[in-house]
Amino acid sequence: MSEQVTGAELLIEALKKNDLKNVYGVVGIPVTDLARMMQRSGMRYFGFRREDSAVNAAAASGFLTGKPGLALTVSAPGFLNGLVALGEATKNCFPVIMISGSSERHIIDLNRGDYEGLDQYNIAKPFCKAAYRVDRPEDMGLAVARAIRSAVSGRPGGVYLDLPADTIGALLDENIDPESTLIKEDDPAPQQRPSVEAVDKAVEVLKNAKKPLIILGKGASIAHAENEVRDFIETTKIPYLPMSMAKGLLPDDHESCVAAARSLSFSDADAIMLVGARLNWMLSHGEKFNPDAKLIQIDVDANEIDSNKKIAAPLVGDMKSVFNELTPAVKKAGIKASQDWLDALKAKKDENFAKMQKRLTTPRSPMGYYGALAPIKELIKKNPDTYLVSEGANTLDIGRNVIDIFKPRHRLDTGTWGVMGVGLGYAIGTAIETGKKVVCVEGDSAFGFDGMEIETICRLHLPITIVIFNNGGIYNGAEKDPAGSDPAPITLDAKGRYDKLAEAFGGLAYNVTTPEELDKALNEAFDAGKPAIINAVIDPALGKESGHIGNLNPKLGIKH
Ligand code: ADP
Ligand code: TZD
Ligand code: MG
Repeated sequence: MSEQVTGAELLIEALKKNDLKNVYGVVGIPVTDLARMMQRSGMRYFGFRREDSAVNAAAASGFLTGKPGLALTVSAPGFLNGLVALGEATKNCFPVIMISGSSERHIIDLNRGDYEGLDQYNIAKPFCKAAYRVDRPEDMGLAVARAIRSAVSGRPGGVYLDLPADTIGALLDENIDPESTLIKEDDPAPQQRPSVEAVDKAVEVLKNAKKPLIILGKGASIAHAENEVRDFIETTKIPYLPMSMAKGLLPDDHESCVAAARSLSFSDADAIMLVGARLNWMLSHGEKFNPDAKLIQIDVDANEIDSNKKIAAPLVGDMKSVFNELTPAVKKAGIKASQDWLDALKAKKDENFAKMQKRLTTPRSPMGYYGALAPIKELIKKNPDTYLVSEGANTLDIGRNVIDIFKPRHRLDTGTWGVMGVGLGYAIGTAIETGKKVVCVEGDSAFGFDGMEIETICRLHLPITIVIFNNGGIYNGAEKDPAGSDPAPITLDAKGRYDKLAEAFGGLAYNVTTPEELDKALNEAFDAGKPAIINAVIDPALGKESGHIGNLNPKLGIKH
């Protein structure tokens, strides 16, 4: 560092000292030079078209690496665009730090009216795990240290770092050694071990269970606990159901995976162990479980216990530490799932596999969801290193059941909030962080939310193949408005050629109407490793309202 350094330089040095090198953002006043300096200092800066996508890319980075992803935005509107994704990352427990330039406090606090002026720091607070504002350059190192620790410790989440323009440009007092202001975070996510009593209680519940079941949630993925999870499951033979972003912790074709016997496992299990999965709407708040089932829950956040149902055996601690205590204890107790229970689940699984196979192979015209998903399922099976990103309603829900994932953290989707517009940001962050190929399976509506990031993908030459399931609508494209001549609320343009967007920026473009055409285009684009959009024309009349969660709509008694 030079003699007298700016806040910007201190920020960069603090990030680098903590091995945080990739930044995803959109520039403008007051952060353009900051981004330039980041690049020139050896960090990598990736420019986006909208801040939510940049924050999503950073969130994907956090999910995949366990270190906080970094995003950079301008003030007020840029900050607000990014805030949705920061809130979403926080809900998803993905560690991310969103850094935004902001107006000087003396203008904001007296409401004097500034260019893009907003009290960002206070607005951010309810949407993230922690928010910090840096008012002096000498605090930059401290702020970065606090942000890192807040993002990754305990339950990970989003952190907001507010950088007023005058702090970015301020010079550090020449009497302060810049190096002395920097902090290298040591063990920012310390172990949290469960108590012996808690482990004993959980073993007791499992000992008494005749039909135990494990629900694997994305908490186990976030914790990188795949080895511990595998050891536990292979020791006890307890069947498991993976939540969407826990798919691949063990390969989906593992003999203990009972995803294809979900209803039976919920209704019959007498002990259910939640492993980094909240009992939220995604699990119908536990309402579909056998009411007599005893629940065990592993979670790093004690607040999660008894959130919806009584938890008989809470195991509060970090995932790896919990399994490090629990697995030896179940081995000692000789806990094994009974063969009768496994046989019953296996019979149901086989029955449902046969049904699925029929759906995947029965020809239909126009192409349906299953026909279009079959080649994608095959591609991932043949190339298990490939990352899958997915969003939409029917596209997402049917795809989740059809496409098997074989490696941990290889599936990213709409997550706990069910947000549309995450796909391309996640795909970009994933391709950059892993250097691997990504396939994005997008509903036509979902793609519309962040579709302009195709320019980012092409500009960065990323190996991302986007398959758009174009049924001309949100859920369904066949509805007419009986009252007038306007398109129905759910209607989009079924004849739209989304592939042309890739062409506009030098990517590969395909328009397909049959599974065979889709298979050919997909493999060609994938092998080329170049940005590509495949516009896959799907029967507009097929999709169900809200996919698999239509029951959540208020009933207003209208026909459609
Ligand atoms: P899913 O959507 O897959 O069901 P959720 O996001 O609802 O999963 O739940 C994830 C849970 O995992 C959260 O309650 C979170 O506190 C917990 N979690 C996150 N990281 C860890 C960890 N390292 N150890 C234990 N639990 C964790
Ligand atoms: N806005 C945001 C940010 N998130 C949302 N989830 C929605 C709106 C509402 N919504 C859904 O829940 S799914 C969806 C919307 C708009 C799109 C479904 O249409 P699609 O998929 O084309 O993506 P299918 O295959 O047609 O169902
Ligand atoms: Mg659609």
